[in-house]
Amino acid sequence: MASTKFPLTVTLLRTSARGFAAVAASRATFAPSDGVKASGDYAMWHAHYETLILELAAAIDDGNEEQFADKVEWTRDALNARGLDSDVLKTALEELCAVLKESLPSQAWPPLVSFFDAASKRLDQQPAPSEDDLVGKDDLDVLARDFLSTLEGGHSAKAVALVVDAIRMDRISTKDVLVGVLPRALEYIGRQWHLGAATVAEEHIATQAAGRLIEQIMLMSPEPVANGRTAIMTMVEGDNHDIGVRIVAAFFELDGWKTICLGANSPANDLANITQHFEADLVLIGATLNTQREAVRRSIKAVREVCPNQAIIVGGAAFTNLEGCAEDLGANAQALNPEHALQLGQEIVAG
Ligand code: B12
Repeated sequence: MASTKFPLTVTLLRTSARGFAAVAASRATFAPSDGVKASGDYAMWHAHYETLILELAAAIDDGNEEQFADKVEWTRDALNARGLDSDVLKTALEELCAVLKESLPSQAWPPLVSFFDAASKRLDQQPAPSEDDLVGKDDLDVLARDFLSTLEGGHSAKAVALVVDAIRMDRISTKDVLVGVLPRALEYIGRQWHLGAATVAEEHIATQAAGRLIEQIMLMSPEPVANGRTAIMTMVEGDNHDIGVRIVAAFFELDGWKTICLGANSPANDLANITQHFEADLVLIGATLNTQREAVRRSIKAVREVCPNQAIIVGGAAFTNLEGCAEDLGANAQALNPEHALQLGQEIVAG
């Protein structure tokens, strides 16, 4: 990823995303071409356009046309689920393409062509039928489904107890709950939300229950033997997802590390200061969205300004299917999952 071949294009897209989005959204809303008209208001199009421009910058940075096409497809499916025709996004994308062509200096425009082509081709394909998931293919699925259906009835305490009892009765391990049941339940809610079948409130209920469950698991686990090491972990500035990093923290805590989990959205300088304050052996920085990887770079830089030799691991959904980005971002390693993060952390501090 990154070390982009097109730094001017990427920088202009990132720094002017809001402005370009405003131009495209006002055309779509106030002087619309057929199709975009009457299909949402200015604020909605502004938000979609800004996200698409930032995603475009991230995809160009990674040299990956399909990454942008994936996001366009994701937007198409979200809009479809909310009653907007597929053609609307196609027209909206053409509008965005025209705005960027007019606005960018001529040398910054050419790299965008293949990205818009890939996105447009993707929109010509039929939406894939949605997967019939959480169907109970194994015990983890069954438990994730039972957890969610108990939440649906408004019984958060019962849903947490259901999983805790399964652990107590040795029907499932703590680890399988943390890296199997919880992620599957939340991913399911996420897909349902994307497809317009779950509300944000329902997602919040599931997230709150997941947090309670992680706490409960920590309380019922035998006290680990302290290993004298300190790990600090956080999601990067701007990332409001925190369940993943809390799961990572659970792995370190259960392994005996002094574990300081900052949760979501830590400003870069505050992360740097707290790292110095606690003389951490290891810092873990997570990001969920592709567009948040640049903030990871900034956080690493801030930490290294005060602790030049700090061991740093990056991870989270923003790094899925991206190999070899640790070095480029200035980190020591990239973790594929919480267990891998712990293994890497142990190796790094052992020298
Ligand atoms: C809950 C949730 C929210 C909540 C978060 C609340 C909270 N307290 O966490 C709220 C409502 C805030 C939210 C907001 C948004 N969300 Co959201 N969210 C989710 C949801 C449903 C669950 C997230 C979760 O906890 N997953 C379970 C955990 C265990 O999985 P995970 O985070 O991937 O973590 C695992 C690994 O990645 C790794 N890991 C995670 N962090 C770290 C850190 C380190 C250091 C390491 C080593 C490893 C690691 O370990 C974990 C265990 O395996 C997901 C669906 C999904 N597929 O995850 C969508 C999802 C992530 N959200 C999505 C979106 C689009 C958004 C918004 C942009 C929506 C909007 N328009 O506002 C905003 C962005 C907010 C922001 N600026 O960050 C999309 C992202 C799509 C994409 N890739 O572009 C998803 C995938 C939903 C979907 N299906 O479309 N969201």
